[in-house]
Amino acid sequence: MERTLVIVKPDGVQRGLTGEIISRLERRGLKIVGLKMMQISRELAARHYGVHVGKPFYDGLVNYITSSPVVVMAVEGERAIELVRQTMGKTNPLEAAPGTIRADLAVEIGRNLVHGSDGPQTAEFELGLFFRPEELVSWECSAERWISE
Ligand code: D4T
Repeated sequence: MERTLVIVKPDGVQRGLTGEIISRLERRGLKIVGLKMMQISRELAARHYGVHVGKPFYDGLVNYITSSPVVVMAVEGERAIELVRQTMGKTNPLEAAPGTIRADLAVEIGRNLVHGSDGPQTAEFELGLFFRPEELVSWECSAERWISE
């Protein structure tokens, strides 16, 4: 079982798409095990986007992610990391497949609505950045046997 971090970015919250984005993940069959609204500080943004330091889009990225509240989620499921990323679509909405969140609801890379961890190590690191262990809830979903064999 995997857990991954999902962020509804400031544009998602401001555009009233939080519910739509959460709904798409729930409908896919993923389980939410942590959820909160927060304002990301510049310090937290710098830790979260540390791998992008020095890239041309870095300053804009930090300004954007800290510009307005976000909704962060811990999402659980078999192969949750890959499933979330597929549901979001490619980073650039122009390259994302129709039916994905980014293709259906966004137009450019700098306002791509949502973040999902890109691998198991990143997921563990990012969940640790955004959630204290006691904020994550292990629970049994009675629909699970209708979603996975
Ligand atoms: P996030 O981290 O937002 O889920 O994005 P991805 O995992 O899909 O993509 P990423 O790490 O390559 O990029 C992080 C973040 O930077 C923005 N970005 C990226 C940008 O504004 N311009 C760019 O050229 C790139 C490559 C979008 C996502």
